[in-house]
Amino acid sequence: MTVRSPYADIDIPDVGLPEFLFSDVSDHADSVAVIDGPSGREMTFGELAHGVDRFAAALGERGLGKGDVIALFAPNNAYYPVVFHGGLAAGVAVSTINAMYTPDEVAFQLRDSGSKVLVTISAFLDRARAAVAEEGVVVSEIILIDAARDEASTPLPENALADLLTTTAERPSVTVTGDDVAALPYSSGTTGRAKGVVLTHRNLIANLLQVQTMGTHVSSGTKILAVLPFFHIYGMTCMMNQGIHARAAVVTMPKFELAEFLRIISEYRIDRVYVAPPIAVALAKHPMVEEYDIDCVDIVFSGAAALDAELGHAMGKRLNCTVLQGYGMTELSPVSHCMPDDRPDMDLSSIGVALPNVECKLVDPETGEEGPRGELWVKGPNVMREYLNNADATSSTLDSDGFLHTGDVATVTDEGVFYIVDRVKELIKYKGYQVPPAELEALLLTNDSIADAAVIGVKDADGEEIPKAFVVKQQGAQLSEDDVMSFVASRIAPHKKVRVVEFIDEIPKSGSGKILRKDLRARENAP
Ligand code: AYL
Repeated sequence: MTVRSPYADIDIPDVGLPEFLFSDVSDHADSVAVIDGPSGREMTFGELAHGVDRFAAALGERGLGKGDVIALFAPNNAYYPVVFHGGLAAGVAVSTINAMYTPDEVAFQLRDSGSKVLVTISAFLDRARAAVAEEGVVVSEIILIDAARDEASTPLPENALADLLTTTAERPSVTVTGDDVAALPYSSGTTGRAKGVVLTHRNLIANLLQVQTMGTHVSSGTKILAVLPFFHIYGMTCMMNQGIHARAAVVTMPKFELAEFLRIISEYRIDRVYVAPPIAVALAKHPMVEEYDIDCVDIVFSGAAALDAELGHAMGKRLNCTVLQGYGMTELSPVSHCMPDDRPDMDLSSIGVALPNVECKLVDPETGEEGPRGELWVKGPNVMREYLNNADATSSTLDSDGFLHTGDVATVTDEGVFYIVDRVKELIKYKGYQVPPAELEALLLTNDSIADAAVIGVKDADGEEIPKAFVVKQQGAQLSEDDVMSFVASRIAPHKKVRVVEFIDEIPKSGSGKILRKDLRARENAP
């Protein structure tokens, strides 16, 4: 049984994303496109489009074009879209790196993606320098979005973005089509370590148009708060690109901090806020919310992890706004399902309906039979092309009929409303961020006192998912739970920290040596 979207199919134009977004930008040249939340500095659509054009020219001058990759390692700021779309306009693919990453994590992505230029901010320069110095990294220049640090000898040229943007070089004549690679965010998908997700211009354009069909509220005049990071596909598509496409103003925040978040909503009179469930908890419950006038908020949209419906309703009541939920995955550009803007009555514990052009199947992971409950398979123009340089991971996720196997278990009603009810993949989500167990297990095994380890997601006292490590000590080793947690914490980004440790005699494994995570889950849930 294939469930199709209740919406009619839409056409996806075959152009590059920058052309799609900026070709008729002169109509809105003087409207505000991006506001840097903390400083209030504004950038108009005219300035944004000019910056995109000049950054593309600067990359062309460096001989970069189709087939090349640049990396963007920065928190949200007004120049993020300049670099991202300038890169795309030059024909290069942009690999967006998590701003919390350690040098080793940054180096892994630089190496794996083959990035030749690293764009960052001066506050991240120490991590950037350490990363580019690692073996196998081919970065030949660092570009600083804010200002170059004036230091004598650095291993690589470090140039200021502002200087690049003054180039008078001709923009290179590259023809970017829908099938060219645009973005390379990283995701662990259903199993293993982080992989480059190959998203084409067509994928990103398709998802903008698909999401747009679900509502009419984002338009010129709307103010979107971009507190979720642009390096993650949620921020990239739903905030940055949707804002630009709708000629709305996008207000950027470099990180979430409740008081500053509320100040910015109140001061800029934000209409639309995109959140992951932990921010919804703060909006529903935190006393500080009462101190700010935030009745400007029209819609709060939640995605990236399951939203508790009761909590969502409490938030909607407190803010007197509509609350909507969507579902997506990096590999889906990212949205495949959401509640339409005009259906706030739809069950908030659902993920809404399939977007236009999306077909779904629910397949029993054990038997392979299709039915009313099963692993959600998704097909549509927003489905990634492949995992970068990883044919095995691609073929086990994307089948020959074009369906992407999400690793999430769903049900569907007769009206085509979907619910996520379980997860069959390894992935853990901590506050909406990905935590790949395989990466933590590999890291734990580098500790001489650890003989074996397995990591699964468990629920904490508040019902939040957190990573838990089961650890087998080396014989005679002196190792405490805190030792294990601090060993991991000092080597990875904070969202990937192991937050509970249990010592155990043996990790349950199948005959072929695969960790039996379901046995660990059963052990966890045993009374
Ligand atoms: P990734 N309910 C339950 N689980 C969810 C939900 C949801 N509403 N949304 C995402 N997930 C989980 O790649 C699910 O396990 O992308 C899914 O496979 O970091 C995984 O998160 C994907 O994690 C939007 C816009 C959701 C963006 C997104 C999030 C994309 C997160 C809805 O409208």
